[in-house]
Amino acid sequence: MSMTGNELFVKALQKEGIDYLFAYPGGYAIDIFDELYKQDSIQVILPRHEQGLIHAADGYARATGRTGVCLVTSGPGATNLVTGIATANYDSVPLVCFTGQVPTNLIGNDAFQEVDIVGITRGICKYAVTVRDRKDLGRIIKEAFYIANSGKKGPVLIDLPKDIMLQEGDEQYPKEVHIRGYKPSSGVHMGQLKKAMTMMKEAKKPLFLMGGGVNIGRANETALALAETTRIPVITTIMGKGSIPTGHELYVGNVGMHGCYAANRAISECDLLFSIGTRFNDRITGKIDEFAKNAKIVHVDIDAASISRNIQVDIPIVADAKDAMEAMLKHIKCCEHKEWLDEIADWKNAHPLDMDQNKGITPQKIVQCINEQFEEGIFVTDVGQHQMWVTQYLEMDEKKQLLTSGGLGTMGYGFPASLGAKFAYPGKPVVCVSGDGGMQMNIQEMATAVAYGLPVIICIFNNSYLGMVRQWQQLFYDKRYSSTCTRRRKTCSANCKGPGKNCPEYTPNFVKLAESYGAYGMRVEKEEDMAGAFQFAKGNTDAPTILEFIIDSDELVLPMVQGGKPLHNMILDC
Ligand SMILES: Cc1ncc(C[n+]2csc(CCOP(=O)(O)OP(=O)(O)O)c2C)c(N)n1
Repeated sequence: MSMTGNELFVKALQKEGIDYLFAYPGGYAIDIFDELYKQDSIQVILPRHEQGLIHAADGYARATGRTGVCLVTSGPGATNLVTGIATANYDSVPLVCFTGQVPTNLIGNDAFQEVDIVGITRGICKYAVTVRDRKDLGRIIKEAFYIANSGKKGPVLIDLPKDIMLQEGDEQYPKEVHIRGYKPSSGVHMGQLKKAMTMMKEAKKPLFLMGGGVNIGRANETALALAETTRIPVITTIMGKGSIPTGHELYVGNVGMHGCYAANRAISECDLLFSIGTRFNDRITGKIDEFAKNAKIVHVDIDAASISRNIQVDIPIVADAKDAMEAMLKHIKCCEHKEWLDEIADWKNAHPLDMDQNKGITPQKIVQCINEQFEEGIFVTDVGQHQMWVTQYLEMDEKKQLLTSGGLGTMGYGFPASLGAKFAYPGKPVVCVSGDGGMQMNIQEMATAVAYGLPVIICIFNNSYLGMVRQWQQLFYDKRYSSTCTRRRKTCSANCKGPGKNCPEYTPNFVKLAESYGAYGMRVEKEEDMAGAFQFAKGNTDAPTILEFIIDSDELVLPMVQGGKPLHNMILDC
């Protein structure tokens, strides 16, 4: 029996066990949508913008570890995916993105809604290809799912010309893949690992640096076992936060530009840095020549290309984080580093992450309130100051997950990603923290959240500014707040220096905006109202709730290491 490409497409997704397809229709995908209409095992989710759609698929994938799947039309539908593809690529999120394409005889003819999406995305995804022959369709889809969720995970794009999808052909969907030249690393090089463990035994000041690879590899339990067995303290990147519970005695904190004092000091003074699943990007390293200057460096990463790219390491180990840590646990013996742990404890005591008690509502206190209000859940951030406050102050253990755009730092990511997480886990609280700037980048997805009855709780830290950029302007540009005020109106003077007492109302009014979509909203201006606001939001189980927290524009994320400076040069106070 033969079937059309569209029929095979639906069959393939069913065989892959896909439950949600995040999709937006258009002329060159309409036949696929028609085919999807005839089935009901896959729920097709219609967001309001393709960028919202791909971030939702990404949130679903990060929350579950499964592959997120997108389908959009050609041309503008496809280009609207680009930021989401790059976001997923940076943070190793498995996605399969299908784009409609003009018929093969029109490709290259400047046809209506034609773009070379494969060319556009080649540099920002693991694999991108146009299906040129109906007989290859099943194999390519199978390969796409395999590539996306194996080795170093990431997005894959499959471009589907309309004529190919209408053609009759083979109904077989392959069971297995054989891709020449694609061999995701498997197993651990024991020789290298043993050398690293010998170094570990000899070290006086060893330190684990856990990155996103630990969370992506769902290796948290193993990471905890390893830390406890070796008694080696742990610092994390933002993407690695939660590798071990934040309340654990061996947990020091996040490292890097907004890392805590003790973690940044520890990395500068350790004699062995055992890093797992991190890329050493510039936000983590600060000035490269000064990075972990006294340390031998071991680097475990699934991606051979990430090793010794930014930081020259002494022992490279190409392996999955969990495999490597499990292998170590089989051989390692306990060691004690009392003096080193005491030294770190002293740094922690000398400069804890501060929380000003006399200022009314502060961003730190809102995160603390979130800690008190939620014992479990999925916490999703957008990008900016609020993201850093969450990554600094959110308490995490195995019952909590943090989703954030770490590598690309994509404003507009948080809210739609929280919807993807809520689709995946309708029974878990999903809390999105966003800025007044970032929230407006994909605000249209309020309609999606209401349409599908997704009661996510959205906390907007409204500081009337694009706060993170303003922070840089305050610290390094002599308070020249160029283009960062979000309350500016046409009535503002040309040289206005930012909001003051006589400024117009907050804009937009997020409470009214939520209500206009059929959602709930509450503005919170006093510290004593915070807990009640969360109770209100928790009580709204049929639609999302926006809690708009009004915070001071002058609040800074501290500590801060200025870009390019060594990690031990921290701005602690202003
Ligand atoms: C799509 C995108 N555009 C621009 C930036 C640069 N950027 C980083 S943080 C930031 C300000 C974010 O402001 P807001 O959303 O209000 O959050 P806040 O920093 O105030 O918490 C900007 C403009 C970005 N990261 N992403």
